[in-house]
Amino acid sequence: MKLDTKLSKEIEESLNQGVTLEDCAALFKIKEKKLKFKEQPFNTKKLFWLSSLIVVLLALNNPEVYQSPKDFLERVRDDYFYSSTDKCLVGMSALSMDMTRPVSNCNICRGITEVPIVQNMTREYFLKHHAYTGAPVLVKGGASNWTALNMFSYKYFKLLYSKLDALKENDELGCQFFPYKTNFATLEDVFKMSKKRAAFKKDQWYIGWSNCLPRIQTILRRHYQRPAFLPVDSESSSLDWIFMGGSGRGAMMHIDAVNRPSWQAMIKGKKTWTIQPPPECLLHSSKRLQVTMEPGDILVVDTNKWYHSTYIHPEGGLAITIGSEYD
Ligand SMILES: O=C(O)CCC(=O)C(=O)O
Ligand SMILES: [Fe+2]
Repeated sequence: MKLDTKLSKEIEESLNQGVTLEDCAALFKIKEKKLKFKEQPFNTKKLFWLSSLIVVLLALNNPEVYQSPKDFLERVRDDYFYSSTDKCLVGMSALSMDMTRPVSNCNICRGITEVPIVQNMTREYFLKHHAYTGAPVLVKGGASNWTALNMFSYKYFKLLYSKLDALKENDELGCQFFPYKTNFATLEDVFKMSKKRAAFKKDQWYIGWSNCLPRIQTILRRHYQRPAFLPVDSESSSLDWIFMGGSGRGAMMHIDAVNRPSWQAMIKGKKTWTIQPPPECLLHSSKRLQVTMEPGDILVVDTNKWYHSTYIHPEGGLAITIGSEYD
């Protein structure tokens, strides 16, 4: 006998509110096995074909698949398995954001064959050519007078967060943390790692976090400024981002959905960015561009328009960058 729609709805609501299958069966005087359909909305065959189709669509739309198919498949595995708890075939993840992003306006990459390197960037030049055009630029030495270049290190951040008793709060407040391919779950884990691991004698690690605690921001910002070439009337984000790690892969190929362009300054170490237009712009410009940053350099790139990945060089040791968005 089929359950009538009204009853099905009531049962579904109860299950969603956390009532167990057993209690639900007793409550509605129905055999438990009749309720099992809740756990299997798809049959396995359908699920397989639907998942395969999604993977193919994703692959077509994501340059990461050409650069590192293994990483791409790992992300698919992590993000795309149907879970009966959230009842979603497609998880809410960076990968699904990539897949559902709006089609790009390819004008941003038309005619761009390299990332220009400019020594003395003026506000006027930046506004005309780079601020909102989507054209990336490396401002050589744009941050070379910041005291951050001497002050910031793994040890400095560790001391600062511990002395200000900020680690727990940082995690509780949900300040964003990107572990990339590490087993760190929080910033606290990063500053609790062994000396050996911090010195890269065990494995390579790379992480990113936002300094969302005001008392941490106040102190860090004493050591860097908003780049002088940003337009006067543009507002900066209240958050800054720090990326830190050792030689090897940094961020995997991805595109952001923050809607604002950003700058990033190299504080320590040496990092190469690979940027490339989204696949729908391949007819206008298929070129993959690379640009290398050294301490004191500032890179401006609209990470919402360009796919990007990073690599940390061995020379220069631990890489530290600090960056922010502007509008
Ligand atoms: O610095 C990195 O390694 C990646 C940064 C990034 O993905 C970004 O700023 O959007
Ligand atoms: Fe990014």
